[in-house]
Amino acid sequence: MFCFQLKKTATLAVIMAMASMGILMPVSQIKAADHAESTSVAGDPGADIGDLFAFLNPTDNTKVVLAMSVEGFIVPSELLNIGFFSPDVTYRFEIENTGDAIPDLKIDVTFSPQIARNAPQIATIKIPRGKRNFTTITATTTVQTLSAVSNPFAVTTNSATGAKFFAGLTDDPFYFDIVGFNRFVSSVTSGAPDLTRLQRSRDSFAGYNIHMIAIELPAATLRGNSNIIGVNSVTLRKRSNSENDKAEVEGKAEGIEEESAKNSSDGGLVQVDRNGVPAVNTVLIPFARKNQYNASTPRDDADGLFAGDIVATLTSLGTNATNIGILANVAVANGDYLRLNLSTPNTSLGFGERATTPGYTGFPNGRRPGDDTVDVLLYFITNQAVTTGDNVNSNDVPLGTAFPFFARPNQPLENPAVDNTRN
Ligand SMILES: [Ca+2]
Ligand SMILES: [Ca+2]
Ligand SMILES: [Ca+2]
Ligand SMILES: [Ca+2]
Repeated sequence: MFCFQLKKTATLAVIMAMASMGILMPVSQIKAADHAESTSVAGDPGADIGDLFAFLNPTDNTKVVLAMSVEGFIVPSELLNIGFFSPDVTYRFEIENTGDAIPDLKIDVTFSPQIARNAPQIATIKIPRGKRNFTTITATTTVQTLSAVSNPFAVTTNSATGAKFFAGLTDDPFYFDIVGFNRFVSSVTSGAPDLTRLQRSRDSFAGYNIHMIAIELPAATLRGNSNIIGVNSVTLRKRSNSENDKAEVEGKAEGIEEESAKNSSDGGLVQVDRNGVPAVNTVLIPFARKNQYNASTPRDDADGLFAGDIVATLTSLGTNATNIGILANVAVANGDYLRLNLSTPNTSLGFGERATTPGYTGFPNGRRPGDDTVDVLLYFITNQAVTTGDNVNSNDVPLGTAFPFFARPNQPLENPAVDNTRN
């Protein structure tokens, strides 16, 4: 049928193939990068990953920045009520650095309960020192305010590990015209593609905030036997008593390799969500299996757990064997990881750039906060006919100039100023 042994240089074409499926999927399934993509996470916003970012610090390429966003669409008036991280969720970055589907390192982040709206939570971060050892550091989250001016980001620096850490609300860096895209998809599925549907130029995420967890580490901490690392973001919750009883019979998994295979029974934790390459679950996986995909691992991908679904989806959509094979290489062969080449110099956050911009080094090489992932997808969706994407060309506000590189949250405004939302 098709070959799984394709070259990594086909990555961009893979995104193409993913996008070409997205254009043909039912409108209701096209939402965002990973926000509320399945019923299991839509009902658990505190553990619902929105996006994953992995990029070299543009001012110091010896440092890697990893960030995951969770629980999006926080309106400015709810900054205080919803501006905390769930103390029951483990937020995990899995790092793959040997070229296979098995994670080699993990960074776990947990939070103390919020004790007051004006008091920070304490984050505990386990930084890997080799495969099985960790250095544990703590950091405070950024407290929110309903003032017109946001509080400065609280960034913790740890000299022993070279780490920087941030957790708090930021402007959601993802930008995308959900409505325009869905209307365009609808026009395609009805047999009359209408590119004017992409002319609204309305960023569905503008004006909204999201919970962001960001960590900067020396690249040497994450590098394995090559310069390419894979990054996966995962959220886990404590298992219920009945699930614990079952796990005692089955025995506990030990070590990161075994945890990878059994994230669903990971030391009393149950995996809720995962996100590597944007849109894999949102676009490629059928609705009936989205919850299962979120509960599975890259090793499951490599074992072919979803290969049949992906092939069936693609085949039903008329995707040719070459593109099916290319897609399988990314989403199946080595698992769903966002892969970043640590030896590719990076000097920007991607803000306002296009994939065709000279010197472009962003997505699908990792993902920078400013990368226009939607336009990369649309470019290939339309067989490179649409070069203007969804006509939302950058985030609604400037990104930060230093770690964590995201914009401060959108705050409540005084009358008669209007907010920035564009629904
Ligand atoms: Ca999600
Ligand atoms: Ca590995
Ligand atoms: Ca934004
Ligand atoms: Ca765009």
